[in-house]
Amino acid sequence: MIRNNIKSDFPIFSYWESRGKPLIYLDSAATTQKPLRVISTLEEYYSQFNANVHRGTYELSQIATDIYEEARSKAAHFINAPQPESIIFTRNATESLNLIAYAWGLNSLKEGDEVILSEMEHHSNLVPWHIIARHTGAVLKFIRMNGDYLLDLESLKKNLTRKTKAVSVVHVSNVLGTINPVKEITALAHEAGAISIVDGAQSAPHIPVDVQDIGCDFYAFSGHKMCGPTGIGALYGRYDILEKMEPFLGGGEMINEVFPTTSNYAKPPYTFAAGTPNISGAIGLKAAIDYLEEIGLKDIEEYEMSLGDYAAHRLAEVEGIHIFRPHTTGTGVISFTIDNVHPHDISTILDSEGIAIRAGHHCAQPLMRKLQVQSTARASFYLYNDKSDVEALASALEKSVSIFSPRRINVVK
Ligand code: 7TS
Repeated sequence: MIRNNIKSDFPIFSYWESRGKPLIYLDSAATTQKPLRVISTLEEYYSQFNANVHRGTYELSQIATDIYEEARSKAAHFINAPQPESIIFTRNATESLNLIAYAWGLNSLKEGDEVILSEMEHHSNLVPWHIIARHTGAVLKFIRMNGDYLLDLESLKKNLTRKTKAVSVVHVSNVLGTINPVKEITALAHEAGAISIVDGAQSAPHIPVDVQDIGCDFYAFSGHKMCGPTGIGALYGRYDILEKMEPFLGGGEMINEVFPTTSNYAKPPYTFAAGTPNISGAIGLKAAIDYLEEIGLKDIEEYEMSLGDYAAHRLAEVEGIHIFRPHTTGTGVISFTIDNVHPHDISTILDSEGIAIRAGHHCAQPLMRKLQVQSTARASFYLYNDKSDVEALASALEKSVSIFSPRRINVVK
């Protein structure tokens, strides 16, 4: 069970309430709102402890370094990574995934090698591989999705060959809410001698994650989707693989020695830490993790699943709606279309009711083609939403139907 006054932890809701336009925020898959705890931590850092890290010999810099490194330990603990040194801070999940593609893929793949992705990937786990495939001659293959929006592991088994070098899949789909069996996928990848990469952008915020239990070699996530600030993300990498990888960016902090024509590098994670990092972002991420852990990820998961199920049942009553969500495993993400109403019109009408949802292809164009739609509307729920938000959404959707449905227009006449 989670507290029923969670919403009051997030100042943005009282701000809009006080302006007379209460906010029903259903776009947390894009980014989440921030609790006061995180906002105050940023203010405190800049007002009391601001200094660059890993370079000052003075006390203030030492304090900044200590709290920055505490954030790394916190992030490691959050996903049960074996050691803090296996956590690389990045800008977001996109940068984490690009780091793997460039720093691992560019140097480990050769012509004819195969990388397996799935049909439900976000562009962040597709486009970097397109680029690397063009550079290396590697071939991309795809795990198929079945009619219930679940990955078909038989198609993974068929795709795995001795040429497979990596299997990279999304943990939780940002469109369908499907939770993919990444532990099983990892085991199959390893059996075939390939590494396993998990895009955790939509899992870290919503369900307990244990990278050692999953067994994956890389796991990417973003801070802003889990109550943290924008501009901070993380990549977990198996330490022995990180040690063999080339840097992603060169510059200050990531070196051991530099000569005019050559240089050698610091050990991971610093190999991948060129330049001044997002110090306040990492500290804000730590505050976000503290906040989520106090509530409990297991409780957050249960709450969202039941709210997601409730929303799916309630929205199914809306005339002409098509919901793209598995029957068995769904999080708080509900994508849908409504006959005769364009998703952008749905989102505009909902906006006039103070309801924020997303409409579009959700950076998953291949998945949209597979679903045979150009775009969908998507409501995504988080711990600060409740059944009253679902009711508001459902009645605003009913209103959209009555505005756009030709039959209803006749009735109104
Ligand atoms: N992977 C998945 C599964 C995502 O949902 C997203 C962002 C990313 C990667 C990239 O995350 P970023 O923090 O680097 O941008 N998804 C969405 C979304 O669904 N709406 O806006 C961003």
